[in-house]
Amino acid sequence: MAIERTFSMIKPDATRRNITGAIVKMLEEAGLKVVASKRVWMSRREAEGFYAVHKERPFFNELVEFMSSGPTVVQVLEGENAIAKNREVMGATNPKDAAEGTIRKLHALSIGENSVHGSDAAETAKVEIAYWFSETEIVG
Ligand code: DAT
Ligand code: MG
Repeated sequence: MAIERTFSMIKPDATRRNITGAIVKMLEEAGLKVVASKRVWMSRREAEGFYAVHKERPFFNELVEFMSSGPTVVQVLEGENAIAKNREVMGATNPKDAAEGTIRKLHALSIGENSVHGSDAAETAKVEIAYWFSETEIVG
C-alpha cells in the first residue's frame, strides 16, 4: 500500500474542551503524520459547502450549526493507508457504536458532537484537502 494523504478535522466540541493535543497524539500513535494544520472558525457558508453531500439529510442544519459554533483544527494526515487508518482510529460515527480505544469512543459526546472528521475515500480526501489547503501549506 502506497503512502496516502487524508483530510482530518478536530470539531468544535473538542476544541471547546481543549483536547486537540490528546486527539493528535492518538493519530500520531496510529502512525499518521500531521503534514498541514491550522485552526479555523468556519462560517455557516463554509460548513454548508464542506458538508454539501449531506444537504438532503435531516441533520444537515444541526450539523452546519454545530460546525460553525466554534474553532476547529483542519489538518492533512500522511501515512501508509492513511484514509482507512484514520477512519479506524476515529471509530464509528455514533460513539455508542465506536470500538474501544478509538477517538470517538474516548472523547465523542454524541452522534453529532463526535470530535473528529475524516475523509472516507481517496476522491473525497483530495476534494476535502483542496477545500482547506493550498499545496504550499502542506509540508511532508
Ligand atoms: P462520519 O463523520 O463518520 O463520516 P457521516 O459522513 O455519515 O459520518 O456524517 C457526517 C457527520 O454528520 C457526522 O460526523 C455527524 C453528523 N451526523 C451524522 N448522522 C447524524 C445523525 N443521525 N444525527 C445528527 N448528526 C449526524
Ligand atoms: Mg463522512
